[in-house]
Amino acid sequence: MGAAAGTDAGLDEFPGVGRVLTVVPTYNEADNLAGVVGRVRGTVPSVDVLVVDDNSPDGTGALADRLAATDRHVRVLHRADKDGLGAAYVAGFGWGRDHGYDAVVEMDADGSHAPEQLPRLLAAAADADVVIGSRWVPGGRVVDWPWRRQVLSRVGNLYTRVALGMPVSDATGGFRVYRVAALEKMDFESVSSQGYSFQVELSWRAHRAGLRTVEVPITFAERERGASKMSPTIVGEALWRVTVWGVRGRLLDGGRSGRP
Ligand SMILES: Nc1nc2c(ncn2[C@@H]2O[C@H](COP(=O)(O)OP(=O)(O)OP(=O)(O)O)[C@@H](O)[C@H]2O)c(=O)[nH]1
Ligand SMILES: [Mg+2]
Repeated sequence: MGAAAGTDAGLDEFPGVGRVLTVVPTYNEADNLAGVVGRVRGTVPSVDVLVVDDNSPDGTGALADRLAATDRHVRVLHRADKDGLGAAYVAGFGWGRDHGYDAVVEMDADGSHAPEQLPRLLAAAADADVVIGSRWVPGGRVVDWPWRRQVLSRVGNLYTRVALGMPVSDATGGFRVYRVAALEKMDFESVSSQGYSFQVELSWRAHRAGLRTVEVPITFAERERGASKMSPTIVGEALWRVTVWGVRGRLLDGGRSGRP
């Protein structure tokens, strides 16, 4: 596989996967971004990074530009306004497809997802369409995460599994690998979910499209710096969307086909 015509992105490939782009959405992550980008590039030099910044008031976008100026494997997509995690990922995935990448990675900028574990996720992607870094499979761990957040995540995932009948232990996790061909089959550009439900919706679409999803245990750490963007609105969005998908799936076709 070579570079697509007209692209100036990296030419390196991860064995068995191809050209890989790590998409890092950012909103006010100036204290975290350089560390995370440096760790990705240092751990897997064949992998490129795209920062998708929503005009962060703290100057994260300008910082990302400086990182890109010193490493041609780092690129930046600037968006005018804060428009949610889901929209940032959809834009980043589209950029990756248009620049000839074979797979994209989702990774938070806040240090919760360890770049040092990315090679294990990518190795699993050699034999899968979707790889989910999972806190809730044997071997998965959470570090320094308040018990309230752990309960919310566990209960949310239990509800999701029961409502959707989908065999995924960590459907809300945001450390993942997608093959671009799989994203196309999932019609990713029509996804409108924003918060946790963005992750659930992509898992659900992959499941319904008959794609192969595997979960790989990860160690998830509480962010060290900066503020969480998690809110009751995000939890509420996930709850009502999962409920609607579950009911619709059962009423329309017994949950066997179609998409959310
Ligand atoms: N571009 C963009 N990035 C966002 C937006 N909202 C959140 N992010 C980024 O998405 C990633 C995840 O956001 P977090 O605030 O860590 O949310 P979370 O991981 O669900 O919550 P915590 O566990 O409390 O940190 C981080 O890199 C954020 O900077 C947004 O509206 N636009
Ligand atoms: Mg976070």
